[in-house]
Amino acid sequence: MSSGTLAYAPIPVVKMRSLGTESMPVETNQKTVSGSDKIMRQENKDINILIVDDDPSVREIMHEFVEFSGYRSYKAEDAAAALKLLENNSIQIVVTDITMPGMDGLELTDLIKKDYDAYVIVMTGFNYDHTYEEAVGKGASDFITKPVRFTELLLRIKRVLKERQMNRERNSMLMLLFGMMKELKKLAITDGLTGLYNSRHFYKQIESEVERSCRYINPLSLIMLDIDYFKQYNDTYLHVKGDKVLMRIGRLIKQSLRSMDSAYRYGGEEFTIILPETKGDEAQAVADRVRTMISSEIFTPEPGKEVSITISAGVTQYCPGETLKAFVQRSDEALFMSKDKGRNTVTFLNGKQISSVDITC
Ligand code: GH3
Ligand code: MG
Ligand code: MG
Repeated sequence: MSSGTLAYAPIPVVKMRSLGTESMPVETNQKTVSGSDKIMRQENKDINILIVDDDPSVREIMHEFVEFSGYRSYKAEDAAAALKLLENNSIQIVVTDITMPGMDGLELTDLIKKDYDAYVIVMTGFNYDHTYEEAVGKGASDFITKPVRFTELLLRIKRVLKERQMNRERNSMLMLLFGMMKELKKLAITDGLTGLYNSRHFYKQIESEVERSCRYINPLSLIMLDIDYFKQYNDTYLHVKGDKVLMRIGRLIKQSLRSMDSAYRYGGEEFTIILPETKGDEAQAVADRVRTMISSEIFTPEPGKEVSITISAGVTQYCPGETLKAFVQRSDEALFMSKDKGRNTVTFLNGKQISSVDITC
């Protein structure tokens, strides 16, 4: 019997064939194939169903019925052959017998659920010990008893396909939500203009880095940067051109960072860089590299107008035991000293040099 010869025949046409341990009941439904059935069958063609049963007559009759229903059917005589077919084909549903020589249907279900994106319907006779709970426990989506009634099988296949569709929709919705949440999370810690982290994130990170530095007794340094005479630049070339400078400086700072360092827009035209596992003198070298890189850039606020921009920086190393506030304040103080020295310079300030803050290192 082929699907072609059954195409316009009454559903189902199979009569008294042996299916499982008992005879297949005769189906007397004489309904003929309607137009909508034909459309449905066409859609079913994209669905691959694998029948696994060691009984050749059961396997054959179910294979024919599945094909007749419009699905593409594959058949396997045991779990090993089923796994081979699953490996090489995109199978959406597996209908498997439980009692088979070698690996049984429940073990097969277990493997399928671990390694493949297929839904499983298990079949068993009334007299077997296997329970619905056992099958579901292995990941089966449905359970059907032998002798299998074709109308019931078709209903269960459709139900499982619907479950699969709903799960897919739910998963893609979750993926979308997950992506949106990730994006929102990123936005919440990012400065919109420069793409660097924002100041809120700076305080969160510096706090955890100070904690880490104390716990592992690692050095931790901080750089504070400020653009020199930026008000003048804004006043001369307008705010929008100033924004472009901030964006470019943000990019330059990011480029010059080592993988463990992180940069933040601390305020209007101020930036910070956290340097974990870094001593003050190394941080000073990083700050000077950033300063040199920025000062050698050419900005063109107007056609034909080439302008250089400089930054001043303050660098300090964390002294174990001091407060976070004292640490940040000292880097600000070092920055102020660079401004005082005439700008376009880097100043390192050791913790012990400030008497106004509480230093216990
Ligand atoms: P100094 O060398 O002492 O740092 O001088 P300065 O002019 O850079 O410092 P001041 O604090 O006097 O001015 C800071 C300027 O930074 C003024 C303000 O317009 C500009 N600024 C702050 N945030 C932004 C921003 O988001 N976009 C632009 N275009 N300008 C900004
Ligand atoms: Mg400034
Ligand atoms: Mg400033």
